[in-house]
Amino acid sequence: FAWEKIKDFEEIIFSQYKGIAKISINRPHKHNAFTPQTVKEMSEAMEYARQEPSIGAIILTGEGGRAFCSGGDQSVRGHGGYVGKDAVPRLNVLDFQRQIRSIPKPVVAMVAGWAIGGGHVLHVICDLSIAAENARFGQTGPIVGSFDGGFGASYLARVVGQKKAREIWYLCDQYNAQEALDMGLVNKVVPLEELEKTTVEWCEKMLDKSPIALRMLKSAFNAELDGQAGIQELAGNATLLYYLSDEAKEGKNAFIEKRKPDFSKFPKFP
Ligand code: 1HA
Repeated sequence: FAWEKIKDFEEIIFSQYKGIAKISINRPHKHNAFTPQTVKEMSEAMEYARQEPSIGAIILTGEGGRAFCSGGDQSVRGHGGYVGKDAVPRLNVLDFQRQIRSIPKPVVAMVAGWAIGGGHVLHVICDLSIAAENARFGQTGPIVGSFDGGFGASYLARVVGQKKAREIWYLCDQYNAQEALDMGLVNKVVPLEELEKTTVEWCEKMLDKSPIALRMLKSAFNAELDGQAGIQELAGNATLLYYLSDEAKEGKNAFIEKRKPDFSKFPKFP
């Protein structure tokens, strides 16, 4: 595919092909473990993908074919978080998780090799996951002294069920692609050589669909689980649709024209 670079970053590669943006962690020597800088760059790219009208789907992946992401870079883990050049410890991946969840466009994890620890959580939060046959999944928190009790626990349990989610976190076993498929943790398994082709095909199928229908569905799936923040997303989409209507425009126009709004011609649906 003719991916075109959108912007230069240090620790990710951010590119676009047709209506698809690809955010790829570029630290293959560390199995694409993330630092605060990696996360900051992924956040900036995700925000760009949200704002850019030509983009309708986002692929999240890692470079090299041997790892999607191995979680937080343990070599920069300090006292209270992961430490960047400014010496401040951060857990900023939590903000990025929320971005994946709230961007009103589908995000697809394209997983080759390891999806481990905080890297596993990232694929779990994506709308869809396509795995290569060499993919390996698991959590390591209780081994390395960490845990993700947010989406990493509760949303994982929604995806694979309570028993399986507890097994994944308590035992820290690793699961192959077929096992992941069997437990509903990924949508499809393909040979490594077909991973990008299949992922792009899935994105293209979604790009052919009604963007507002996909947007409403994503916020509807979220709303059930995300409490007030989820309802805010769904309700925000309802406001967007209402703003498109003549009825809402009558209210705005009347205010601008300094007259009383006339809503009499609008139907009072049963
Ligand atoms: O839990 C959280 C959070 C929770 C709440 C809020 C924020 C959070 C943020 C982050 C996290 C976490 O991600 S905690 C979990 C961190 N990740 C891990 O514990 C996984 C560590 N890696 C491994 O267990 C293994 O590398 C592996 C099972 C994925 C692969 O094993 P393999 O094939 O034997 O490769 P290995 O030789 O271990 O790794 C290749 C190179 O990559 C090694 O470097 P080298 O010795 O060649 O110099 C290895 O050290 C490095 N590497 C791999 N993963 C990481 C890493 N270096 C730093 N951090 C890593 N995560």
